[in-house]
Amino acid sequence: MKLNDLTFYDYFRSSASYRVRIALNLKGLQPETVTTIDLRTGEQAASPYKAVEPSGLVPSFQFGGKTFGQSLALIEWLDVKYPTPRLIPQDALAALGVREIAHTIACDIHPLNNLRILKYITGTLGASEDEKLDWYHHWIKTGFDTLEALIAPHRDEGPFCLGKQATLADVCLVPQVYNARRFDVDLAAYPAICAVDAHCQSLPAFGAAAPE
Ligand SMILES: N[C@@H](CCC(=O)N[C@@H](CS)C(=O)NCC(=O)O)C(=O)O
Repeated sequence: MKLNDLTFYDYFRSSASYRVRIALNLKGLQPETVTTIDLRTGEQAASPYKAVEPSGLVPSFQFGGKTFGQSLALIEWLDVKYPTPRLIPQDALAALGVREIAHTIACDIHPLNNLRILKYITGTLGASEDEKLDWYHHWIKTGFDTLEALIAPHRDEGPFCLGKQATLADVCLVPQVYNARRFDVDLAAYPAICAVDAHCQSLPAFGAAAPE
């Protein structure tokens, strides 16, 4: 279904945007317009984008004369408005488990390794490239230790993080694994994460959303 009058501000390598692309694909939704904001040239932090999205981050949706950021908020909005398939279960306990995984990624891992943080570490704080990588790997591993413990006990229940259906947990996991691989993090200690990621990657909704 086409989302008339909706503009999706996207960047192919942005893992937060990647989450939104997966959610849109799983629900069979196409924004009327997809506008690329080039993070390499700093387009996100300059006018005209910053004038409409004050965070200076992607992704965002623009419709009805307003712009809304935050990938998880955008996906939750999609899930309420277009509930098939549901990415956040209606059952309160199941939803808690899904959000626990999603927030571990979106609140505890991703913000520490975002582009502007890495630039601040190397630019303002003067860290070397090696120190930057050490920081990056440290926070991925810390978060992945938690994720592996959350996901591993559910391996017998289905191929996704928490059972037989893709949820917001998977939508967040796959882009974070992409980031980890991009920065050469050794994932050998995370077999459950890798198994879920491999299954998701085999599905068109995830594959078509992938950056490369
Ligand atoms: N919590 C936000 C994070 C958004 C975010 O950090 N986006 C990154 C790309 S993944 C970005 O725009 N970075 C630009 C920068 O750091 O300058 C969300 O989930 O949407």
